Amino acid sequence: MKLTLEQLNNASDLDALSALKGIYEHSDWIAQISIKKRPFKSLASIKFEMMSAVSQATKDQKLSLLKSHPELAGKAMVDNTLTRESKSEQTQSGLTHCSAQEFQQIQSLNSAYNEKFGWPFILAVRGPRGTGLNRTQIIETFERRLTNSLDLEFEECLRQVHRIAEIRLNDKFGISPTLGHELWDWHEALAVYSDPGFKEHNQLTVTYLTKAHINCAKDIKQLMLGCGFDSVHIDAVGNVVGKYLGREQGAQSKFLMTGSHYDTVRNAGKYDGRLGIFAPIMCVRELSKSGTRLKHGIEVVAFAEEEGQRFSATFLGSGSLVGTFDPKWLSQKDSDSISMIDAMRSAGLDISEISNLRRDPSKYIGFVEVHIEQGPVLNEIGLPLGVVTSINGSIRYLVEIRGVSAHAGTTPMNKRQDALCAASELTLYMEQRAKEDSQSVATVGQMHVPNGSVNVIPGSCKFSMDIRAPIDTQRDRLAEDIIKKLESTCKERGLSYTLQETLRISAAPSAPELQAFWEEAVTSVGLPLHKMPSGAGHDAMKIHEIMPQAMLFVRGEHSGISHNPLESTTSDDMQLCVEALMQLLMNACNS
Ligand code: HGY
Ligand code: MN
Ligand code: MN
Repeated sequence: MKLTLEQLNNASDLDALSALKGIYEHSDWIAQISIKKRPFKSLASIKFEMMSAVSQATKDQKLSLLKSHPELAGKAMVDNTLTRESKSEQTQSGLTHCSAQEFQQIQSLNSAYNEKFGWPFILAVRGPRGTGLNRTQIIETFERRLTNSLDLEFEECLRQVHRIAEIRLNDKFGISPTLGHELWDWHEALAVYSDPGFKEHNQLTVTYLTKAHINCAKDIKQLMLGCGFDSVHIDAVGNVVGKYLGREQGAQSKFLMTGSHYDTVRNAGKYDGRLGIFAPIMCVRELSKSGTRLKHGIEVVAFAEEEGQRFSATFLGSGSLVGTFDPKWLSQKDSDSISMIDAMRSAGLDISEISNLRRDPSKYIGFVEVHIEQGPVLNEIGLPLGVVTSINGSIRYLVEIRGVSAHAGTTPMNKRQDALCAASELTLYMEQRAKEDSQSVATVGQMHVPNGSVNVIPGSCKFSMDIRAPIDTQRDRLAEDIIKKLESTCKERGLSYTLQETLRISAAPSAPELQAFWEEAVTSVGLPLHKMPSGAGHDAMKIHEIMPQAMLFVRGEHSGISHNPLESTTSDDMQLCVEALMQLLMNACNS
């Protein structure tokens, strides 16, 4: 018999305790603390209260919680003394059917892990989608996490314990995050497209107007058409635009725009950008299936280019909608010397239409964007959703330092004009200078010596600089100091440099009225509010230039890592973001 919220809220303490037995392995103290927080508003709030009971516990209590877990394919499994829940989890993930080699591998991993950490390796083997990791994935995760620091692994194990509890609670309540599962599958389906040189290595890279990129646009368009949008088209820069009309037509009718980007960085994760496309498509499908029309319409835009990987044209997709498409971008060439204009033509885009893409802000309520956090905050505080207060402003540069290539063996150290040493000195200065401000960041993400040789002193060094801060004046001061250091370093070393600014975008505070809709939406799914700035840039900051915007962050797994194949979220968290977005749409589009 499945448990209901009402039963749990109305039960005696004793009955409530027994209802929550086994959620946390051999640790009923957690339920004891949590039931005092009744009545619970939702399943999400039960999960949060139980997680909070652990986070407020002592280190020793947390350690004993970890130690109460069985090893994977360990002694308890062999002796058949696992708890009912653990037995089902380890069976479902195939750990009871290891080959002799796998079994041996796991035993040695278990002993190495225990040796290093002093508690058993803990992994929610049902995985982020809840349908179970396979033995290969389990062993890969085990090997990867064995290299973690003690502190990081302690926190990761606690996160895994909460994930195990989350899935057990879902089972107890007979609730499955079905929309979240479907969203998970949509991401998997789109991730089959990847650029040459990456696809073969099972890496995800989708850069502007490659074949993979064009296939993504086609699939997103098909998905929108199948989800009840009234019109869908691919615009002149490759944005996929779907409209779901409101009840109000004609001059009075407005739209709420929402969306994110479908291009990726190199060797990317599957959720950066795409979650912000699929979540609103899912909401429109649910509205369409129920025949619901809101007062205002919904315009979902899958932006074609945000990352600026193939060409230095960051935010090209969203920029085109605010009228900042720079025609100079068209002559830019990629690393295969293909110009953007040629790439657009081969993709069948009508360049003459680009100038007509600018949106009239008076026709919009504003713009909202769902995005994975791409950072550790929500993962650390154990919250699935966060409301964004502002997006940090950034400046990007491409730099070339020029020295003199010379013989590495015969040129004395005091007679060199080494471009790479100068770039390295500047890079370390950037790191130290950014640390002096709160929340400033400065990164050299790309650096190379053109035509370098092992035995030649680098006569040229090309590199990128990415400089960000929560407010523009702080960002600008940091950039000025870095450029001053570039100048002085080159002067001292007898070098020259060129500096090309490739992006300058202002910090974008959230529009209070839209942020309030997000806060209401997060509260409506039974979660406490957490408001936070965004260190990452997003299309919302571009759209911010012509209309109000606000964002919702979704927790990332693995300490929120992003721009990395480990980027991940869970079906449960995606379910919650769809529910929150639906709530926002119902409120904002009916206001
Ligand atoms: O770089 C960024 O912040 C974003 O992922 N484009
Ligand atoms: Mn990104
Ligand atoms: Mn992004």
